[in-house]
This record gives sequence, C-alpha cells and structure tokens, in this order.
Amino acid sequence: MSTTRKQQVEEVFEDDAAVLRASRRHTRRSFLLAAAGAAAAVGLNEWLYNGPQTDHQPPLLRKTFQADAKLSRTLFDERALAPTFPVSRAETLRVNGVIGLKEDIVPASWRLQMVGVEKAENYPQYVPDVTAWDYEYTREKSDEDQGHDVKTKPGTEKKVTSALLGRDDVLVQRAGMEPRGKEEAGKSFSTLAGGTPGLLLTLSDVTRLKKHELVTQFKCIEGWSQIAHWSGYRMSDFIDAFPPAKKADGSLPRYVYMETPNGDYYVGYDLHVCRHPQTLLVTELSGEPLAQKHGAPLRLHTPTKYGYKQIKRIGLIAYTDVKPDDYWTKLGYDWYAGL
Ligand SMILES: Nc1nc2c(c(=O)[nH]1)N[C@H]1C(S)=C(S)[C@@H](COP(=O)(O)O)O[C@H]1N2
Ligand SMILES: [Mo]
Repeated sequence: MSTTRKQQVEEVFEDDAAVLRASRRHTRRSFLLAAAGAAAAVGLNEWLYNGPQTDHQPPLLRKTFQADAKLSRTLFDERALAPTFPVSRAETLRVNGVIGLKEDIVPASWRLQMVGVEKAENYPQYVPDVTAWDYEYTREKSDEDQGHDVKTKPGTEKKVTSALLGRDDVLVQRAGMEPRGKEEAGKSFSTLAGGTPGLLLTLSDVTRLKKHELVTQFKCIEGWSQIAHWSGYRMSDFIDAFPPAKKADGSLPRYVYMETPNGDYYVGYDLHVCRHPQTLLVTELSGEPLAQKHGAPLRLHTPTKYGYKQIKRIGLIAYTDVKPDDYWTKLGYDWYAGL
C-alpha cells in the first residue's frame, strides 16, 4: 500500500477516534471472557456432540447457543465495539458461500428494494410494487459452487431479451418471482408478497452518504477467521436517510430483514444491531470494488456477528416488527449469531 493510501485510511480512523478507543477497551475485555469461556467449554465438548441429532444441531448445543447468545447480549448489550486492526494486517478474504449469487448480476439492473420507510410515497424513488422490478443476470456460471453450498432446485428464470444489454442470453428474474428460496433452507416466510409498495434505490442513494473504512476480524462459524479491510457506509446513516415508519404507538419496528434479489439467501437483524456504528453497507473490500462473489454491489458487514449474518448482494431491506426469517437459523444455527 502506498503512503498516501495509508494516510487516507488513518485519517478516516482519526475521524473515528472515539470508535477506536472504545474498541480497544472491548478487545481487553473480550480476551478475558474468551479465556473463561474456553476453559468451561473444553470438558463439555465431546459429550455435547454425542447425543442424538435433530435439526442439524445436537439439542444440547442448541440450548447452549441460546444461553450464550443471551449471556453475551447482556454482557455487551450488543452495543460494544469489535476490535479493529491496522490496515497492514488486512488479508485477502476468501469467498465462502454463494447462495443467491450463482449467476452474475448485471450491475445496471441492480436496485435496492426498501420496504417500511416512513412516508415512502413522498420519495421520488417510490413505486407501488417493488416486487415488479426485473433483475438481469448473465448466463455463464463464473465459479464452482463454494462453501456451504448444497443442492439447488431447478430455477424458473425466464429467458427474455435483456432491456439493458439487448442480448437474449441474459436471465431476467422479476424480484417477486416464484419459487423463491431454491436452496436447502427453502423459501423465507418473510419474503414479500406481490404488490408490496416501497422504494427502489440505486447505489448512489447509498454512496452519497459519508464513507467509512473498517479493518476487522471476520469469523465464520465453520471455524476460520480472517482480518479484512472494508469500505462502505454506516447503516445507521442509511437508516437516518430512510427512516422506518413508526408503529401506531409511536415506537419503531424492532427488526430489519434482508434478502438477495432472488430470495435464496435471507437474514434477519435487530434494528439496534443495524444501527451499531460498525455495521456497514459495504461497497469495497481491500480497497477494491466488491467482486460479485463477495456480494457486489452491496453487502453487509457487522463485526459483532458471525459471517452468516453478513449477507452478500443485498436486494431488499425491509423494516418489520415481526422477527424475520433467517437462512441459517432454519438449518439449526442461532438467530443472534453473536461473537
Ligand atoms: N448471499 C449470501 N450471503 C452470504 C452467504 C451466502 O451463501 N450467500 N454466506 C455467508 C457466510 S456463511 C459467510 S462466512 C460469509 C462469507 O463472506 P465472503 O465470501 O465475502 O468471505 O458470507 C455470508 N453471506
Ligand atoms: Mo460462514
């Protein structure tokens, strides 16, 4: 990395000095807690994995997950900051999991469906049905299936001449098209019904916000972790720009739901986790525009959660007061996925 680049990054960090200071405090605390946790877990491990399996997860382990999640949510209140690192420590992040990303999306056809925004009809991006949007995909499969991938049910994409590229070797998929959820976990119960009004945002609606950089550890529940350098926009700034409609009693909806444009991968979040200062809508990784398999043009990074909560290629963001469906929770993993 050139000095200028390094300086730029440090300037951003300078700007985020408060975030950094708090982050260092958290690092020390998490060391102590991790040590205590590891000691307690050792003896239990073998026993845990020997019981009968239901739902892809041993029942006892599942309870432990839930108890752990509760404990860490209380201890850290989900508002503490994850440790950050100098950019020199950043690695090249591997690609893991391509659910919802199997065909390359035509970048110009990408839109972000936004549902549950206050007074949505007053925005110029308002449409009466966000599910009527057509996403276009190029036909060639650029990569082998990777990571957690499992059987794909045959798709139902229609071969139509592309409105954008004028080619007929392009797949056009309407946002609300059935069946959605062609992967192992199936269709999300939170997926939108046809005729849902909302906003159709373009990338510039996100990139006009203040840009931030973050170098954090990325942890996959499969047991690997890497330090990665992210650039993007604070989701809290995005929420301020497109705030949720309040409920009848004046309070805010509790959750945020996201899914890929084809509905195959989907994740539910608490609203306050989306407002965490380190939750970024990411457009760049290692200082380069995101690759398709890392979630171009827009993915989430939230360093207090496991990798499976960090959805790649976001097609929909919806505010909701009903706890949203979640791909890996359906297959037995914890909904909170806290670290
Ligand atoms: N759309 C989508 N997002 C996804 C996944 C996926 O399969 N599809 N896998 C998740 C998991 S389990 C991990 S560990 C990370 C991996 O992100 P990376 O490929 O950028 O390393 O993406 C997460 N987000
Ligand atoms: Mo993962």
